[in-house]
Amino acid sequence: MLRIPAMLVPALLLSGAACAQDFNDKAPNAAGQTPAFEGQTRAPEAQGAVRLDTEVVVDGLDHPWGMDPLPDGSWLVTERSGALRMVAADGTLSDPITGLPDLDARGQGGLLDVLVAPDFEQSRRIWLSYAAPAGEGRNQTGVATATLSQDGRSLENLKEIFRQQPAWASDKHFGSRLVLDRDGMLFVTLGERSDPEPRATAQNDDNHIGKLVRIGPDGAPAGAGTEGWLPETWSKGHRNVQSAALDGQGRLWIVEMGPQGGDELNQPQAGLNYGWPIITYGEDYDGTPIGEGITAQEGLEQPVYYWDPVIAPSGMVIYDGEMFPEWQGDMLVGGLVAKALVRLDIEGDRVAGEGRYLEGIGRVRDVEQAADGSLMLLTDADNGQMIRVTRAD
Ligand SMILES: [Ca+2]
Repeated sequence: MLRIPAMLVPALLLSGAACAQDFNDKAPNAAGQTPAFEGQTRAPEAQGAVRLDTEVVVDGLDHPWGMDPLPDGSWLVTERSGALRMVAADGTLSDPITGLPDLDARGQGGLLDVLVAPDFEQSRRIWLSYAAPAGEGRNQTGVATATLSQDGRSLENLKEIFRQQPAWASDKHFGSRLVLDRDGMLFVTLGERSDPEPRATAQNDDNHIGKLVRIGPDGAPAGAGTEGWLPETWSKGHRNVQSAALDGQGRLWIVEMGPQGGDELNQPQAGLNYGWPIITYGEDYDGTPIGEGITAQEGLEQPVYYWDPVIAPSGMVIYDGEMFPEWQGDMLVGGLVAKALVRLDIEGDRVAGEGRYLEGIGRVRDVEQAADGSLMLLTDADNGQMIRVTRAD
């Protein structure tokens, strides 16, 4: 079938029921915007012939947000309302692990990501990200490291190693995926706290608002080293980043939660500016332009790919397992609004195709890869689930 790029089709035609079911045929929110290069949005559908099976490992989780596997096949899972639990390989759910930092669990805040150290068997070390209370209704994204007790019931040696500066009285846009790079440095994705006042400071160099930061395992600054920037800052001009993963070359990729019609894939380079809120695709939730409504400007980076309408990304892996060899090197991104697993077929650092799987499974908050190459998903709900995804054939 000849596929006409949807950008070129008048919006009236797109409202026809015949095309409404295909994600690539939905009308964009921000009509009239033009991609900066071919293939920057609406890549051809890349569904492939892979058939998937799902199995609910655990349900009854209260808005689970992050997870990471332990060496013995069990998983650590966070619940945003403030619990860290262990899920055994057989699906047995532990009581909440004690010894967490203080949390501000309002709105999008609470306990967020969890990361297990590569040397966990020796060190028992983990990192957590969370919304940290800062007094007078304010809060800020925090990161702490701790060791898990031998019986797995409590955190010990808890030490806070980072707080986003400054704090704001907002319950939105905390970031905060944690990724350890091959130098043992910790990337912490952040947000711009959503409100107009902090958003307007996302381009300022004297704060962590709208920044991607990089720190040592105990919090020592390890940023880009750009003159005038805070020493932790790696890149700037980000809106709210809840998806991040390393690729096979050890490079960080992120998927940003954009405005209505402006989710972005970026490969953030040290010292560069990713534009928010000066340039962006999409529009504000009330349909008005963001800033001057421009999508490109000299000195500001273009996303590798963008979505209009959005998927609302949260959590991703870059697949390198054996169970789905045809997906190796591809990005598997959780979609909160898409309510699906979104696959980006990557060729030469560009998106060659996009596929949607398990549509209707729920708001996918996190995606991880298990040791056997199966996938694990978390769904964001009062009755959230941890779901194992395997090959059906
Ligand atoms: Ca951008």
